[in-house]
Amino acid sequence: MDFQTLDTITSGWNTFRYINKSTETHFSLMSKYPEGKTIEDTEREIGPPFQDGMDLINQGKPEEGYAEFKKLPAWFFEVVTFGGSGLVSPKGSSLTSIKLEPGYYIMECYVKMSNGIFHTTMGMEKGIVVTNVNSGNIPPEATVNITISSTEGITFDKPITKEMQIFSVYYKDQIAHENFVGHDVNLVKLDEEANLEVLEKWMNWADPKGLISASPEGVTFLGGVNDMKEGSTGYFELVLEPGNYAFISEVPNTTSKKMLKTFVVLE
Ligand SMILES: [Cu+2]
Repeated sequence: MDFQTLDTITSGWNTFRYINKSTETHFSLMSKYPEGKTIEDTEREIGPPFQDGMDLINQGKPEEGYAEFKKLPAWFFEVVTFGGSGLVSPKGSSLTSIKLEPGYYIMECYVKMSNGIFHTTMGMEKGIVVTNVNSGNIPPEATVNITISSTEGITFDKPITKEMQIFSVYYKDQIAHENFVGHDVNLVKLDEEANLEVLEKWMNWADPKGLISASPEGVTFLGGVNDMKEGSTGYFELVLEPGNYAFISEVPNTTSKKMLKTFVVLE
């Protein structure tokens, strides 16, 4: 229930290898904070409204729960997301490249434990300083280009084949969905017992059964690119085995938003 990584990194393009050593599903999201705000402010002003609200929703009091979220300070809505790894199943890993501006960031994961407590509450939030020194890195060259938008959902420009793939993810726009978070792209492998309706419902943190341990059966999360602001591009890469897959956003109602797209990788 923590992120073990550097405290200070360069700006510009950075590649993160996320190794999930735990028995829970996680992601990592880089959120850039307004000037002067740090992890102490998160712990004092952001964590409690979310956890108290979630606790009330879990107790069957959604209206009271959503009322708690109204206690979020105005500066919370100035936090800008810069991507990070999509969801990664236990013992899995991911490789994600994102471009960071200098500033103070929180790397966070708000998946919930089986008792409804957010991973952030447990310690999965880490302050990271991104310096003025540019990494000098350049982004990788994509093999498949994915676009995501609130109107067209998730689209990609060519059939996806087995073995090594480098996906670019372009954020044509970004909005706050019903549960306050923006859209993103997660790659999942679907086994025979996978149920897309269950998966869709699970991708909403504000649902008592959403984004909580255990994650849906028959679904392996393979990373992706987490929320980014409009106009940004991030990358993720991995080796694909033949089988059934889907791209899905971590937002409510992905089918109607065209943010759940299944595809087959052929032998
Ligand atoms: Cu987590």
